[in-house]
Amino acid sequence: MKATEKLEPIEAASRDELLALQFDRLKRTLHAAYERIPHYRKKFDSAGVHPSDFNRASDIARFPFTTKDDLRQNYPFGMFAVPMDEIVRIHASSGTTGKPTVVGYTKGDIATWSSLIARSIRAGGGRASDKVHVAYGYGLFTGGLGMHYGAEHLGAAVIPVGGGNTERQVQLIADFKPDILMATPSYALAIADEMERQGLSARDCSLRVGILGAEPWTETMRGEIERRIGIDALDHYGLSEVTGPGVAAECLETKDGLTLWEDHFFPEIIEPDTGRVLPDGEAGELVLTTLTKEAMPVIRYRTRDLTRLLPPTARTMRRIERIKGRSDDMLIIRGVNVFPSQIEAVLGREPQLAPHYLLEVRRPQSLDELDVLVEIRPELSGTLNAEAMSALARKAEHLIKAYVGLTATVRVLEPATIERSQGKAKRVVDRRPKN
Ligand code: DLL
Repeated sequence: MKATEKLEPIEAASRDELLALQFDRLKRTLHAAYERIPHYRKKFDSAGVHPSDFNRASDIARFPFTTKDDLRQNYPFGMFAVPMDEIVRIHASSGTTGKPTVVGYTKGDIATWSSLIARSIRAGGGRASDKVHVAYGYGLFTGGLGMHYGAEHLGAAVIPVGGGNTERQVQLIADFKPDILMATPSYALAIADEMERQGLSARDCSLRVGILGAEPWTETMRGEIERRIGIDALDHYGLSEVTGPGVAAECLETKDGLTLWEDHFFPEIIEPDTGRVLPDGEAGELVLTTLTKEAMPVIRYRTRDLTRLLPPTARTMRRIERIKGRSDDMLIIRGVNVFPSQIEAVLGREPQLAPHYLLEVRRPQSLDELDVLVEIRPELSGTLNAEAMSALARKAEHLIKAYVGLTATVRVLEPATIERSQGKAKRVVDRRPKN
């Protein structure tokens, strides 16, 4: 069967059809938010706008943004648009500081969400006959349960392993022979490492596709995962505040960025400092408005994720470029702005290095210093002497200087020395004094 034969009609709809649908849904969402959520009524009123001012899609720019802080101020359930008897699920995103942000779902929301995940899995070449190994965490995190319901909706056989206990993950993959792996990209690599530690050939395992996301990663990392596990590694994007996973997914046939499910989410790219809406193709912060959420519609949510809107390819919906990082993850070191993903991309140019790395920022005196800890590839374990390791470090320092413009100290380590995460990888340790 050709991929297009399996598409939902809306996935192949004309731009005009899609724009008309977005307009109707935006209007309905603005009214629902204003009428049912006091926070939005107050915010719209003080900005001097009313849902009836929304007459064309570009009018959305007249409405105020929503931030994580707005959600926190209304903790836990103040952003819900429906009474609790209509809520069937609650998730929360922990965040590193302060209160978590809480999201609620109606039965209808769960059905929509599941269908979007099922659509995403189909876009990745998944089908009902597949077995899906879910290694995203279950619980309040949206990854595990979100993907689980979507894979079931597709009719696939779900193996709800959850995060952690990597030894057991490997055993289950060897025994159950799943077709699809769902995990963070860093955890997919940790699973590959463990397979090899157990003497199994990761490349020969049953897996065919990885649906990987929840953290920034690079093309180099994709190459590494594909080569080592012998799969197609596809990017998957979402965030709890607007639903969870299932916002944008990469299509197997093009692997060129993530198709954003525009029938359910309205994207804008803004200049982070001014809030000005940027034209398609320009890099900035992704802002999302939900178009079909019942329990918790979100208007112009500032994701902090940096990307660009790209024209449609595999579908008629627009794509987002691989997320470069979060504006709040940007490090400023001696005046140079740097994202962990930039360092990752540079390290990826050196074939002897593995994509397991950690950035440590210190301020021993008055100036910031960046230490980059990075492992050599597992197959080189024990083969490089101290001199070779230090030559490799100097080479990596040179690459960082050349491509990022930053003087860093690189320390090259043996495999499996940097702590592995079972979910989102921690890439930065900031040891600078807080003042
Ligand atoms: O991470 C939802 C998810 C689960 C997405 C499983 C994909 C797969 P949160 O915990 O709320 O939700 O974190 C959302 O993670 O704003 C991004 O900064 C980051 N993120 C998510 N997907 C990607 C990706 C889930 N593909 C935050 N690339 C988002 C880069 C990503 N960053």
